[in-house]
Amino acid sequence: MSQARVLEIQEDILGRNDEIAARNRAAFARAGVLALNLVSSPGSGKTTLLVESLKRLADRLPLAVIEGDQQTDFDAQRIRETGVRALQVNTGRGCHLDAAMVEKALEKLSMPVSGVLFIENVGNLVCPSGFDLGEAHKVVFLSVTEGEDKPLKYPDMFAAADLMILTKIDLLPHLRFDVARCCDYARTVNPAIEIIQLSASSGEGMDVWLDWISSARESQALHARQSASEAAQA
Ligand SMILES: Nc1nc2c(ncn2[C@@H]2O[C@H](COP(=O)(O)OP(=O)(O)O)[C@@H](O)[C@H]2O)c(=O)[nH]1
Ligand SMILES: [Mg+2]
Ligand SMILES: [Zn+2]
Repeated sequence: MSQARVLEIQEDILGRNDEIAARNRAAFARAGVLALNLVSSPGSGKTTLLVESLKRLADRLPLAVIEGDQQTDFDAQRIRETGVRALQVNTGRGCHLDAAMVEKALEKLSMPVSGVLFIENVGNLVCPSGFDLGEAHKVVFLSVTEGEDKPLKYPDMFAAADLMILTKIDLLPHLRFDVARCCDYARTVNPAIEIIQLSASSGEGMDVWLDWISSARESQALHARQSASEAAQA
């Protein structure tokens, strides 16, 4: 196949994905749902942080989780143990979630109206950056065991994210990991990126993360009110 034809097919796929993502985004806005797309390489600590976050949020907010993995529903089971509804989407050979998978998942998993939907993407720092799911924010996880140069090696992912969570900081005393350099690299590819350092094991930094979620909910609600009043004036 010619290079031009390959590019044409890629554009078709991404164009179709963006249409469905826009539908998802509109559905989230109607339901007042903050949707977060959590991305990282495998094993950075997404599910562990989710479990700890859900325990702290469950009595305050409606919550739901979509779990993406190639195989198994282990992560969805870990989430359900907290009492929060979770749906596993297995992508088989596919290495990312796309907007259609999320739309289909929402037919089974009802919306957490006026709450938060967490979408744990397949562990992969490459193509999830190109697939909009309709989320309000991509949140990229990087654990301190992975090396500080990941933002430079996978710049598209760090450029697409609004927040970077540096995880497993309880391990820092045992490692040679330069936190300041890692943050510099992340800001080199994305000057606007916010950064939170935390440990799901020790609980350090958890409050900052939960506050970030609260602020994200408030700004989404503010935008919704602004759009509604603009629509009423038009
Ligand atoms: N020391 C430490 N280990 C963690 C922390 N968070 C996760 N882990 C471990 O990292 C491994 C992968 O975590 P998991 O949440 O499954 O990562 P995921 O693949 O991104 O969902 C597990 O063995 C966790 O126990 C943390 O804050 N500190
Ligand atoms: Mg996981
Ligand atoms: Zn992929």
